[in-house]
Amino acid sequence: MTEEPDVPRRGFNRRLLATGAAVAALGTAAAPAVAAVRPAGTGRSAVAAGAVRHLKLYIEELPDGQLGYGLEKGKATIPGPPIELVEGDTLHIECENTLKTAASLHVHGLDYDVASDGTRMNRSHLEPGATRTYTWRTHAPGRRADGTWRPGSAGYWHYHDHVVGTEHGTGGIRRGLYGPVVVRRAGDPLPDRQFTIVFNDMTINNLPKGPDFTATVGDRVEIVSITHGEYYHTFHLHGHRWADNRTGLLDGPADTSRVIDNKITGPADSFGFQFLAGEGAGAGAWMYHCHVQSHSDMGMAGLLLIAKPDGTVPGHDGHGSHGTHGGPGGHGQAPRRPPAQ
Ligand SMILES: [Cu+2]
Repeated sequence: MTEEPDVPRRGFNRRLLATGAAVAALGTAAAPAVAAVRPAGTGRSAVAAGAVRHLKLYIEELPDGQLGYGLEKGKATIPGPPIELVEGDTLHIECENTLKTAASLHVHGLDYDVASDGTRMNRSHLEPGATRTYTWRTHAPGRRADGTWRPGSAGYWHYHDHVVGTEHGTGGIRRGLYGPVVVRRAGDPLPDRQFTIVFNDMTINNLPKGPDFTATVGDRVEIVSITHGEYYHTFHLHGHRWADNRTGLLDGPADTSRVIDNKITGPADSFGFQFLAGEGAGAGAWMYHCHVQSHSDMGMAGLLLIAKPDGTVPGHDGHGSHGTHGGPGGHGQAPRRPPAQ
């Protein structure tokens, strides 16, 4: 594989360092609210760079026995860190397995060869203590030689373990080895806040109750929704709607994408969308939840706390209805239930 000179790499590492500081400032084990791994040099919209970038990722056991991916040793989170690319980028991920069992990194939606598949069948997994580099590539849409149209890589995707517990990573996913991947098209708007919501069996982000998230009226919020486990779910957000397409945004009045506020989702599905916090709805405690009634009754619900510019959330006492949560915009990391096996 070819690697470009180190200019894109330097830019990438700068951004990574800056984000690391922001995460530390939250003072929690929460995953970052805004993408931890985003291309450098972007303003309000994604810029195509065709960059070759490098990332170190650790697979770790958390103190409570669950598992997570992390950008630094001792900093693993559930979900794992958001990884962002722009169509045309290549990412080399040096993945270290600190577990006493074999594990892996398997991605959906991107281009990779069999050596980066992350399964035991083709020996692309990680033995205990091993380090391996996985390479993910992306491409812009374009015309194939035969005249047919090839879609680009842009989309809301995800990564997960494919080895722990079973040959399908059933135990790894159940214990928290999963995370989001966002591939943007050049020109896509960038969010002010990004939240990853993973329906995993009857948990959200492996928490018994859904975490709360915070934003301010007018923020461009991005939700990345991923589903894992055994069940189907429906993702519903109160007070806001989105277009059921690649971005959640309409191109204009002629765009016939269906506008929805509820979406059915099953294991390994992922989708995402952007919206303006409080648009037509205002500040407040807006619920998001699985709309399968027994699932929401059993805790698959959380709050999107949309504050007024002065920081207050009307009608909300300042305490999450679902336990304790991370810092501003942080993913809630309330006490976890013991790992289910
Ligand atoms: Cu559900």
